[in-house]
Amino acid sequence: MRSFSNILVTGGAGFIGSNFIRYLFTDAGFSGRVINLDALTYAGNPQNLADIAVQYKDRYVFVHGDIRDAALVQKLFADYAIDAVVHFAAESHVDRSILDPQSFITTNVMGTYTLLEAARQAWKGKYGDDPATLSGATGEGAGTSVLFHHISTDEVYGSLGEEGAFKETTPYDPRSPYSASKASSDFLVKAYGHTYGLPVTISNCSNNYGPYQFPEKLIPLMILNMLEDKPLPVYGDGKNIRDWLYVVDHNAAVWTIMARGRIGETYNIGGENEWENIRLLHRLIEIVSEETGKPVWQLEALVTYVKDRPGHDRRYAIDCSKLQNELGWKQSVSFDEGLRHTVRWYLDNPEWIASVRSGAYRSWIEKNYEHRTL
Ligand code: NAD
Ligand code: TDX
Repeated sequence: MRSFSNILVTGGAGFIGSNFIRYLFTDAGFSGRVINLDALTYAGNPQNLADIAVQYKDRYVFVHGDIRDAALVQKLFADYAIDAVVHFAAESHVDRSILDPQSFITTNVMGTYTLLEAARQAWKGKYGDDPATLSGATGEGAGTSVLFHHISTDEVYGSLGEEGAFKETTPYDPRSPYSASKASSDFLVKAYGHTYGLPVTISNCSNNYGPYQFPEKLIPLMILNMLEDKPLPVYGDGKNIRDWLYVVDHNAAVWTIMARGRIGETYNIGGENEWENIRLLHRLIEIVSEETGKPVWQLEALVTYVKDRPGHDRRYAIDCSKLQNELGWKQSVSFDEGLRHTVRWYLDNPEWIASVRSGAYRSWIEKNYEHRTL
């Protein structure tokens, strides 16, 4: 069982990263310090952690900066004696990657390289530099005092037909600029493990949902549009399939891998919970109707089929038996429970929605956070 003192979380002001930091402090029993490095792009919102920043002020440090800034990243490793990295920071939305791929390449590829290189330099002497001693060979992989955990996606494996599920051994076949940039970052992480012996682990997860998700992604977009009686845009025939996992279950899996996963290994994380988009939307409509009193027929009338996403992957499904069998992880939140909790969270947080919808959180950031460079 590994334990860490100073964890650098990148992208910790985003959806999954902020939930991860909350999980570390409130569920995981983590007693060390978290350094959250986030550039606060449109998707980053420090209000996601406003309560944590107050309650854990001695053990939580927020740094407004960019993972592509090598000098800043190197200084953070030195100043805070970082012994683990959990790398969430990324451009994460497929539709944006189709419209404007550049930041996906610079952040997801170059940013990951910058972090890996800083870790390699800072951790010299802290891990065996003989790749043959990596835990693929040694089994446990414990014994290392440092770890770079990379967060990735099932989209690197491409698109499935009607049968089967992605395994860790499935060949990579990324098909959007987003998934290609994430696949590149995965390969860089693997290469730093193989070539330099850097202690790395990787997780590839299916679609997440839950509180604090930016309303460009399917589930929060649909919930917010229902609340505002706006059209519910369904791409193509609505029969594309995604495998959904509650964000806290994703983060519990990440923490399990960091503690006990074999060094150099990839673990798939998934919900074993496949839904056609249109079927999911009908279920979401029922829940929003129950929670708000808006009639189902009125919400159903908002469903609008729109032009398909170019290159739209048809089906994702994850085989996460390796994680279940080796590390004993299992999800704890059923889809119905998670969806209802998510709907209630958006209903209970109108200020968060208003701030994100209006862009007010941007001026709050400008007032309260100075961007750090060296
Ligand atoms: P998000 O878009 O909500 O958050 C990304 C965060 O990264 C934001 O806070 C943003 O400000 C920050 N960021 C972006 N560029 C940066 C840079 N150059 N330097 C520093 N910070 C930067 O994304 P998310 O949905 O929370 O996803 C987090 C990670 O999980 C990503 O790596 C994504 O590929 C992966 N992932 C997401 C899902 C999902 O369903 N959302 C599923 C599997 C894997
Ligand atoms: O308005 C919409 N209408 C619609 O039909 C949106 C935003 C999406 N969709 C469809 C496209 C997908 O088939 O819903 C499905 C889910 O779309 P997104 O929420 O954009 O997620 P997806 O493209 O599957 O990617 C997500 O999961 C994997 C995350 O955004 C990625 O960061 C993660 O790696």
